[in-house]
Amino acid sequence: MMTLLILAILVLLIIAIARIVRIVELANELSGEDDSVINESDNKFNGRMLFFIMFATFGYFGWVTMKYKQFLLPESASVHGLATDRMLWITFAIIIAVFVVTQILLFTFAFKYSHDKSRRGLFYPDDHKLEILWTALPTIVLITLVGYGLMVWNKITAPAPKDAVVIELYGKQFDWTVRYGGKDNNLGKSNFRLITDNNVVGIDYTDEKGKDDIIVKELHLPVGKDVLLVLHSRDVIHSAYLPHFRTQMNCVPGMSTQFHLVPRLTTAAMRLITKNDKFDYVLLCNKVCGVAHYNMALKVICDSPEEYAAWMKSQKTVAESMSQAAEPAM
Ligand SMILES: [Cu+2]
Repeated sequence: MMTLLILAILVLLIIAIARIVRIVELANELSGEDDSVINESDNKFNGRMLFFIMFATFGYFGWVTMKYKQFLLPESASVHGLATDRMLWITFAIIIAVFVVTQILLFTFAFKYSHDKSRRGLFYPDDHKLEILWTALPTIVLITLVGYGLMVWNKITAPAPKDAVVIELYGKQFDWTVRYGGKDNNLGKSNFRLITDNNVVGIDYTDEKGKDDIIVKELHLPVGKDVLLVLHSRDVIHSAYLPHFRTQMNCVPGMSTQFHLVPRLTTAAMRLITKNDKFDYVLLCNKVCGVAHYNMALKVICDSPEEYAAWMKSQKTVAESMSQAAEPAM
C-alpha cells in the first residue's frame, strides 16, 4: 500500500513539474522573450544547481554510509584479516579523499566559470609540468597500493607451519562435510571412487592413518592456532567463504586447494563484540552452484583451546563408528 502511495506521489510530482514547465514557456511567449537564447541568469542558475547537486551527492553519500554501516562485517576474527582490512580501509580513505577533492574542483569550476559575456577565454593549450604531475602522482599512489597488496598477499599465502591443525572441507551439492585428522593430525587417504551414502568423503578404510579421523557436520576452529583448511569438491565448483575470517577459497572437483589462517576471536568473544548472544560464525558457499546453493551454509564454532580439546575428545573416530556399525543390532 505504502509503495503504491509513493508511486502515485511520484507520478503526480512529474505531472506537476511538466505543467509548471509549460506555464513558464507560455509566460515567456506572452512576454515576448525567446527562451532558446541562454542568458546570464540561466547560466547563473545552472551553476548554482550544479553546486547544489554536489552538496546533495555528498549528503547522500554520508547518509548511505551511516545508514548501512550496521551491515558491515565486525572486526576480523582471523589474524590475516586484520591486514586485509587495514589495506581495504587505506584504499577507501584514498578513494574518498580523491573523490571529494575532484568533485569540489569540478563543481566549483562549473559554478565559478559559468559563461560570462564580459570575460575573455584564456588560450592554454598544454602544460608539461602539470601533465607530468597528474600522471606521476596517480602512478606512484597505485604502485604503492599494488606493492603493499602484493606484500600482504605473499604473507597470507605463505605455506602453513608443519604443526598446523589440518581440517578437510568437503563441498557437494548442497552441503559441507568436515574431516579432522584426529590424534595424529594426519588425514587418511581418500578416493572419490569410494564415495557412498555412508562414506561421504570416500575414506580409504585400509589406510591406518585414517582410522582416527573425525567426520562432522560443523566446523570447529581452535583460537590462536595455525589452521590449514584443505578443500575439496565432489561435483561442481563450490567456494568456501568465511566472511568473519576474511577467507575464501574455491573447492574444485578433482583437486585440493588450501588456505592457512589463524583464528583470533572465539565465538564467545565475537558475541560480546557484536552484542548479540545468538551470534554464530558461518561458512557459506560463494559460488552459484545449483538450485539449493543458498542453503549451503555450515555452522562454524571458534573454541578456546580447552573447549576445542574437549569437543575433539567427545567426537567418534572413523574406527569407532565402523566398529559400532559392525555390531549386530540388539
Ligand atoms: Cu556450493
